[in-house]
Amino acid sequence: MNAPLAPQTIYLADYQVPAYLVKTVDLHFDLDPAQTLVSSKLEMMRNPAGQGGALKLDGEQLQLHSVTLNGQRLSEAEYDCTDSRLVIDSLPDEFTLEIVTEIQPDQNTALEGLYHSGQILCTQCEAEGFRRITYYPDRPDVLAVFTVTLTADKAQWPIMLSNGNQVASGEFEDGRHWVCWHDPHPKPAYLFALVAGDLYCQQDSFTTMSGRQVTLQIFVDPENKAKCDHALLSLKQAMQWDEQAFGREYDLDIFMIVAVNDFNMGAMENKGLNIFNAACVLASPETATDDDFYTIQSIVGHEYFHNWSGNRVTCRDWFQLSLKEGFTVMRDQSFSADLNSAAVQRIDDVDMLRRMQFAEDAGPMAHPVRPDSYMEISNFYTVTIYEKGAEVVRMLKTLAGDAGFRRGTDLYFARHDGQAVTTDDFVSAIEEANDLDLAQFQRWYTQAGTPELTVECNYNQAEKTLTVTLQQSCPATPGQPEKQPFLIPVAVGLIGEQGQSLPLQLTDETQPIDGDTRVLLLTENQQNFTFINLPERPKLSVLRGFSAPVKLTQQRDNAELAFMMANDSDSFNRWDAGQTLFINILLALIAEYQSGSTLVVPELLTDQLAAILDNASVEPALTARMLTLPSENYLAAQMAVADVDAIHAVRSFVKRSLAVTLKIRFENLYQQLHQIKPYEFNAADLAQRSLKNTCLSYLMTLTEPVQVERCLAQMAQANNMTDLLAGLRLIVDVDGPQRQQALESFYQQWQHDRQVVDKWLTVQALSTLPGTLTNIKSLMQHPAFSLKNPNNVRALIGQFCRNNPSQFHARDGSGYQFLAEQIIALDKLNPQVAARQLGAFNSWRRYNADRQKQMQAALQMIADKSDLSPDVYEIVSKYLAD
Ligand code: B3K
Ligand code: ZN
Repeated sequence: MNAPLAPQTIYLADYQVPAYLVKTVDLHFDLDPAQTLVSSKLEMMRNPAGQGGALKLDGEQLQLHSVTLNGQRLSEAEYDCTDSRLVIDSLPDEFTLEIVTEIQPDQNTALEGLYHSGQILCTQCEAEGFRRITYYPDRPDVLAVFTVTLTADKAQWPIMLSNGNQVASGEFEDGRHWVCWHDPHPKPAYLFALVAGDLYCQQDSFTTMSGRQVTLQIFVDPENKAKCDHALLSLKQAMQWDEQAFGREYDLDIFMIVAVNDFNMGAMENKGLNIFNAACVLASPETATDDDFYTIQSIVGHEYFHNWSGNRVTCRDWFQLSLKEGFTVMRDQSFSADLNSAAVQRIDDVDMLRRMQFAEDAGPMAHPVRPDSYMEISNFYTVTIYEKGAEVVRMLKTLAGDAGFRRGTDLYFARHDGQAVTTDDFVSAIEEANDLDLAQFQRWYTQAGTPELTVECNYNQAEKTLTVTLQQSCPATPGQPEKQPFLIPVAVGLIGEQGQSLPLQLTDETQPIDGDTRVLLLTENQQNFTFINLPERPKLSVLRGFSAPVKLTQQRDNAELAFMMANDSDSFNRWDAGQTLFINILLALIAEYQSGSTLVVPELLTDQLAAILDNASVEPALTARMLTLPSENYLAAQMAVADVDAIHAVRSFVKRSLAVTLKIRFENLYQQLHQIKPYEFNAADLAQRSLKNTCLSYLMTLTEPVQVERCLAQMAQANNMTDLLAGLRLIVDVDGPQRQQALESFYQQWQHDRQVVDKWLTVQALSTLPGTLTNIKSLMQHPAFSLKNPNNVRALIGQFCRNNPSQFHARDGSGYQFLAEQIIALDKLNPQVAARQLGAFNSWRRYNADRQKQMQAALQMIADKSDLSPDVYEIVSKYLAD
């Protein structure tokens, strides 16, 4: 690697309390996209608990105009200004510091700090963007009260927003105007936000549990004014849910959401002023799919829930990121489960955890939920921090019970309101409120890697007992060769031959427990649990509801899996048994394919699917999930050496064979479910569309003209994006004139709508027909695409590289070369987005020698660039490390 100096590694062990505190911040912005003047007045004091020394303020890409201490302008000799710091020595215990800086929002393609998106000026400060606005102690444990005055030309920037409540406004004679905002809640700088633009505002209100009226506002580009209803409804649902589920009431008089087109991630929880990626907030039936509606509800909830888990109680340092993210994801998952289907929510959450987080945990970037070190914090907004972090909090809830967990979170919020704290503080609150000992549990925060859980059952007919042996181990991860045993809550049930639940009574217990599920606590490397009074040999349903984020090994033949798929009373485990059955059969067929044998889909699988289809009306949403084959990437992760071509060929073969045998059933069910009616976002209609489109996807594998006509007819009749896009996705894999026609007419109809155009890019990125990469390259020249827009990048490049394995891993290495080139180009514009795209190489060592060599060469090509951002440098160097 040519980089002259590797970026510095930051260690948790080096944490020190801040040397200086900020009591109040008074910010003045003279807004102009080319050149914005920022005047900051800080009332500061030496931290009595701090180490003393000089004042070190963070600052990047700032032009410093002046520094004034207690009214006296300082000369350049009285401070030291580098490209990342402003340092001032010899300060009194209390002082007023005024700093004037100049910034250029127009030049800001990294989308961190203050930037220009379309016709909007907006900010993104988490994690370290505030230092691109002004010099400041940019760390989450410095909390201050902010007052913000915004000034700009009134015609161009009629709306100007910041955190808290608007307290004053006025106009100047030259056509400029000003607005002053005050946020009474002390907050770290990463929660600061401002927005300016000519925006449409949709307004509503919510009455809190103590009877206060809160104004709710969504600000969008005027062209999107018909797309706000769903987010507003979701916001009200979230506000009410947090009151009921966690006793959390909103604390300002106004709550605002703004939608912007250029955004590095989904959304940001700035106090009272959430800023959203337009794609994660705007929806109408014609332009957004059911999945979009669902995701919007969950993200609106997530950002709102941060008001308590993140804002009122924040993180001491960025190593504690999962304190707010893991907990808030767990909260948004519970919200979605309560508002929709809990069973489907759990399946989807676990499916994503296994596909993404297990891969991260098994790769070169594996890190604990509370990492010990990082180079670039932006790289640690990961599925481990978020999704595994949520699983860890969910386990705490399992251990404490519903009521105990609520006691714990009440104590946490009461004890730490207004503070910046650690994951230890969170665990302590749950511990103390429930008189638990969670010392061993803490290893979930400190040890990386996915634990492996092995289960064995021995039934003793004479004694009528079943001994369950649980064993755990955890593979080594970078920097952690040895692991200590985890405390693993293992939820189990026993099932009799007729599919009935059997009593759960352990040795030494006088009677069975109530209910059909109980939680065993595995604390050692190996432990036995003996169930008694079992007149028949039971089947063990283990890890019900996925009670811990572990990889389960359980010897079960296909017949037992089929039985569990039909009979387990735990819906998650029914689905999971089906997935395991699919995986076993697919892996066996892949081995046959590799040895050149003829492939035959076992009858048992066809029979199971037939039975599921015959019972589809009972739980249509679950049925759709049960019919879905594991993804190619997930299958790859189950193989010692991932064979991309065999996986693709065999998975397609199995899907098609099932469609051939079950064609009548798929057709009948499709017809039954295909009803044209006005679009509604509700659980029943979602389930119906999801199952219908699953049937269509099977039927389209038959390559029959009648199915293509069916698909085209669905698209022609569709009054909603779900049905239209489902059709388009399938048509793009049909090699014929309909394909191009469908794509063209879709574009003609929707070219004015960025969210829909991104979907159009994605369907093309995911096409499995030859020539996809060539098409992607020409789409990058299309007026609809810009490398500067993160949504475009994710929709086209990201989807291709992550979710189109058979094309991305083309034998000639063209996919790898393409990605490397894009990362190098992106790194100049937007390091965060560039670093994200590297994720497609995460599992590069799991492929065959040829592909490894090609991926290594692509990574090396990136590494050889001399001026990489810390973001890309950190990931590429960790991927290439031995
Ligand atoms: N807290 C933000 C993520 C910020 C990412 C900064 N690179 C969104 C969220 O998790 O709610
Ligand atoms: Zn979050």
